Amino acid sequence: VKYEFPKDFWWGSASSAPQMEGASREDGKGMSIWDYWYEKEPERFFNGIGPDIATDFYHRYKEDVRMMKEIGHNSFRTSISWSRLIPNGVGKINSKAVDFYNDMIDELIANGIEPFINLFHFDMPLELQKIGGWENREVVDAYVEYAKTCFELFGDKVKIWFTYNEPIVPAEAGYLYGVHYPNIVDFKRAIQVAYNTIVAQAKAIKVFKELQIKNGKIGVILNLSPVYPRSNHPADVKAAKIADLFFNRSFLDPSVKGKFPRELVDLLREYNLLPYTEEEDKELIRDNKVDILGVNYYQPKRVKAKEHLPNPYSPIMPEWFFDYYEMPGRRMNIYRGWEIYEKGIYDLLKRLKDEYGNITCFVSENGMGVQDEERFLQNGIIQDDYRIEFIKGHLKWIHKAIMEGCNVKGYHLWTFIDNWSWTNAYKNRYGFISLDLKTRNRTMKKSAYWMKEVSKNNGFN
Ligand code: BGP
Repeated sequence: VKYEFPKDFWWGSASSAPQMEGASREDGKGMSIWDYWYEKEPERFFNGIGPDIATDFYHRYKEDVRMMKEIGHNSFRTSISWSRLIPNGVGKINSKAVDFYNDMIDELIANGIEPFINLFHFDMPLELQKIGGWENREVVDAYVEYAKTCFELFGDKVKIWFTYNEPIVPAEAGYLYGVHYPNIVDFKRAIQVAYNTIVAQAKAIKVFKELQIKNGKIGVILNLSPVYPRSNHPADVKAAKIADLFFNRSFLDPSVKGKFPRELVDLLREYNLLPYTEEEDKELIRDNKVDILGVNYYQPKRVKAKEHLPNPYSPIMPEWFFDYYEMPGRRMNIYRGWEIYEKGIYDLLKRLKDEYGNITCFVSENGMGVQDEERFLQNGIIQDDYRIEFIKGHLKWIHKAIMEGCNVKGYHLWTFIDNWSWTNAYKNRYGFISLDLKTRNRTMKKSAYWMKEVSKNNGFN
C-alpha cells in the first residue's frame, strides 16, 4: 500500500455515554445537566429530541461491538456517565452501572477492541451543577473521587484513560457563549470553570499515578484548531496569537507542559480576569501532566485584527481581541458549513512535535457531519464517498506527519454510528454506521466497508 501506517496503529472511532447510551432514566441513573435541561426546555434541542434514547447503546452494545469488529476497529473510545455510576455525583455507587460498564468493556476486549475510556464528556451530574458545577471547588474534589472510583473499578482492564473530552467546551459553551446549560455569558466565570477543570485533571492524574494502574496511560482529549492570521501584518499576527492562547494553549500548555502560558496570564491580569487559585495548584499542575494527547480536529480558525474597537461597555469576550474571516475560495463541508482544510491536522501534529516534546498523540476525533444523509441512499447503502474522500484527505497528511517523525498512534473517526449530538440531535450525521431513528436499526455505510479494508491493510493506496 502507498500510505502505510505504523504497526499497531489505532483504527477506530469515538463516541460518548450521553450521545450513545440512552436509557437516561433507567437502572438507577441520576440526572446529568443534559437530562435535566431536556426535561425543562426541550425546545432548545433540534427537533425537540433529547438524549433519553440516543442510539440505545445501553441495550445494544453487543450488536455494536460486533459491527466494530466487522469493520476492523482495534480501538474504540466512549465515556463513563458520571451520573449513571454515581447518581448524585458523590456518594453511593450504582451497582447496575458497574455491571453495565464491566460488561461493555469486557465485550470490547473479548472482540479485540481496546477500550479507551473517557471520564467526562460535558455531562455534569445535576446535583453537582446545583452547587455551582465546575465553579465550585467541592465539585473538583467530587470529580477526583469519581475518577478514583473508575480507576479502582475498571483499572485492571482499561489501559487508556482520558480525564476529559474537550474540557474547554463546558467553559465556553456553558459560561461564555451561553449555548449549553447553564447558559451563562460571563468571561470571568468561564475562566474559573476552565481553571478548575485543569486543577481537577492534575489531581485525578496524581491519584492515577498513586494507584499504579498496570501499564495504564492517562491523557486528555482537546479540540485544537490551528489559527491562521489573514496576513503577515503584525496586527493580524497578534490577533491570531491571542486566539491561539485562548482556544489552544489555555488547555494544551498546562496539560502537556505543566504550566499556563505567561502571555495568557498577563493578558488575563490586564483585563482583571484572573481566576481564584490556591497555593498548591501550581505544583500540582506542574507535577501531573498527561501521558498522551487526543487531538480532535474539525476545522482551522482564520483570524484577522479587529476592524472596529470593541464597545468598552459591552461585556468582555475573546472576540474583543480578533475578528474571524473567511478565506476566499476555501473548501467547505457544504453539509455542515465547516471549512475542510486537511493540512490543518498536519500543522497541529508538527507543532506538537516541535513545541510540545513530541508527546504521544493520536487523532481522537475528525469527521464529516452531513445533513439529510438519506438522500445518498442507493441499493440500501448510504453512498458516502464524500466521507471516504474526507478521511483519506486527512489520513494522507497524518501519514506525512508520521513520516516526518510525529508521534501519532492512531486515527479515530467521529463517530461510530450516527449519534445524538447536544443541541443538534441527529441533524448532522457522522457515523460509519447509519442509524434508523424509528427502529434503531443499524446499517453499514459505504465508508464502513472502505474502513474495513484500510484497517486490514493498515493503510490505503
Ligand atoms: C465535538 C464533540 C462531539 C461531537 C462533535 C460533532 O466537538 O466532542 O461530542 O458532538 O463535536 O459536533 P456536532 O454534532 O455539533 O456537529
